[in-house]
Amino acid sequence: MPVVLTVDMALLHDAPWLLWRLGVENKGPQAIELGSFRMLEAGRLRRSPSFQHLSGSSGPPAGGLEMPAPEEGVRFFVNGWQSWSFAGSLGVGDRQPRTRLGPLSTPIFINPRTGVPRQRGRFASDMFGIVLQPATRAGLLAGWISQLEAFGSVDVDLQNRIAGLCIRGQGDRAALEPGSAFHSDWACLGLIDLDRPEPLEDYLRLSGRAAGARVSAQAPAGWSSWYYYFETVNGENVRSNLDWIAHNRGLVPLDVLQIDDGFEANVGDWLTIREGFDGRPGELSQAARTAGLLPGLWLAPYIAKPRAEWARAHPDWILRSRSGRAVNAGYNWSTFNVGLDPTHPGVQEAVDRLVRKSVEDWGFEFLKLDFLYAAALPGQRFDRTRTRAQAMRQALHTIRQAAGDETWLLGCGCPLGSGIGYVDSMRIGPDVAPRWSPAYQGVELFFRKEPGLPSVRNAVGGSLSRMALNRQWWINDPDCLLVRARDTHLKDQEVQTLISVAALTAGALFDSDDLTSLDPRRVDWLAKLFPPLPRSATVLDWWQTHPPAALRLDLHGAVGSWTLAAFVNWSDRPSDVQISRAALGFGSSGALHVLDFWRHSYLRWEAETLSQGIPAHGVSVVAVRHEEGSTPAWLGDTLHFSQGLEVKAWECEEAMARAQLDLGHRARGSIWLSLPGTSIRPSVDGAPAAWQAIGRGVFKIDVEAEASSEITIRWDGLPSSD
Ligand code: 9PG
Repeated sequence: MPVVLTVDMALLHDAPWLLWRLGVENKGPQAIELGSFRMLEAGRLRRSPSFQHLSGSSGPPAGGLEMPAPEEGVRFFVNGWQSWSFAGSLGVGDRQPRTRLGPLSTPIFINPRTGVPRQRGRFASDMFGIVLQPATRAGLLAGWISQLEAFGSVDVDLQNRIAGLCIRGQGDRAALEPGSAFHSDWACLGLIDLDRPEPLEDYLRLSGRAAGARVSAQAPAGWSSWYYYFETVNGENVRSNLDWIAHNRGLVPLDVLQIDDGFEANVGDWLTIREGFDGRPGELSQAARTAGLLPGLWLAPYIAKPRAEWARAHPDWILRSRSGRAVNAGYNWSTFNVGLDPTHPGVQEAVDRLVRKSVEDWGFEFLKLDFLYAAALPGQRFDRTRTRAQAMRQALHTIRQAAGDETWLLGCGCPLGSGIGYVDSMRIGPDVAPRWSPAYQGVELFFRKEPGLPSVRNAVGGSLSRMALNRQWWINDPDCLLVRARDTHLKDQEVQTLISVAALTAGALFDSDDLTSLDPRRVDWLAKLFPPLPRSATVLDWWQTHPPAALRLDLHGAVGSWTLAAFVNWSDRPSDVQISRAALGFGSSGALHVLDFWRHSYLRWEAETLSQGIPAHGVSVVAVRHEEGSTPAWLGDTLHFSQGLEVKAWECEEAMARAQLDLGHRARGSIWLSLPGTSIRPSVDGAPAAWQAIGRGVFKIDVEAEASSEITIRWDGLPSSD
């Protein structure tokens, strides 16, 4: 066949990476179809401590490359298809988590051309995957730098000590017309050093750059209607929450008011407002703007209920198989849904109009674009030359062009690689829900183990597994906080886990409660997250276990340098975690001060490991600092989640210390200080404050701080001698 194939290869000068891509040119008289293409096929054993020496010398049967034998404890990091799909590292004995709900959910969570293998030790990952060797602390990242031209996947077989690896591109039977050419995205192979704080940094920077990642300096904080009101959202409850936000910005500074699913008559009947919504989108958006907030709206423009106007009136917009049957987009809203073809001019025009209506007429400046995967379902497209990846980019391009450069776009249910360069923030895990494990209409049976269904367990697992994407590809959206004490099945410690992981993500920070009915203690939990942390924590164990449980963030401020660490207890029982000094970057000598944020307790850490009892599904968040002899020192606090960044100035004189706090909102809590005295006289903005001696020169002081406050502490007596 008159087809010219080319392979371009590239080496990076500053990182151990090999890149290559495929070109296909049709020189013949007829159109040809692009199938699936293999960029690398490596198989068979080879004993070597790492994967550094790929070679084809001894000729494996399939004609591919040799692979070294997997080492003891080898794992594979799987990156799931879209926002809600499973991501995490799995061991040789594990089966890749997948939905058991068949046609109800498979089209939602799984890229059909990538699939999910069922055998233990066999895995398939979208865009990139990483073979992890915890013993040698080395990893091999294989996959694609971008998903602009074709979706791609990585398959591995680590079973029975047979290492096989394959990098595939998905041509989706797109037509290559005579005289035209297709160039694949760059495939890549790179070595990863798991001892680096961010082992994926090179890959994420490269892939972010390849698709023009949009990374705004400031992450959004806001409120969403979904996880309290669900489809019963109405004008009145949007307004009451808006009022609450406007009156409480001095405490909880939220800046986005986002109306979620429920304002529209039907998904696919966008311009008809649901009877009972009792409000006009344009007026609500105006009210938000008047209050100084960014108005936000939820849209799912590429999925439709089969009975909705968009689907009924335009059968040609619907993605169909070659036999003409509508492709199943998954079950939701009590029906099987359909996907719309983003290459169809009618769909393009309709989406353009919907987005312009939302932005220009109604005045929304923040759009949450949901169920985006529906544009990438397999099927016959109007433009047969487009791969699914190209169609998905077209879908996002149509939205971005209509929304303009200034509108904040949040991607959701979106094939991850496709979103880079179009979205400002991206949901990187499953939905939260007011419960720990998934259930359907209150029933956990059959649903409990589902990896992608709404639940705090799944959402937190996703946030931890994809933490490193934050600020490389976009701003991560770990989904909403649900902090309410009523109308929820969540226990206090589960709420604390959700809050802590979201805070340590340092991405989008949204709450989804009826704010007007929150009790003050829960409002306080929210307030302590502001201002947000300056950057994401490092997830320490994503390559060793799933779900990951340990996070670390090194901080520096006016009160010196310290480490914030968090440990999640995934077990259904209370358990003790052993925390090693080394994991947190501390040497084995000298005492450490440990301040437990949620338990409001201080302890001195002298041994090699620290044992922390954590309730089931709970979290321990501690600030750890070196003991600095008799110098006055800030040891931690419960005023702000960072335990010290809110202190803008810290001065010590003879028998006196002064801290200037700049929280930007009122806060109530305690601070712990180490002082060279026996008795202290603390005051906050001139008023005396209650205090307590903890021993060994450590004092706890109760503080009620304003947006900015000054704490002064005077002391008498000799430094304690013990
Ligand atoms: C509105 C919601 C919210 C939410 C979105 C999305 O079937 N499913 O697997 C499934 C997953 C997520 C989901 C709905 C269904 O929720 O993530 O924040 O906007 O839509 O309908």
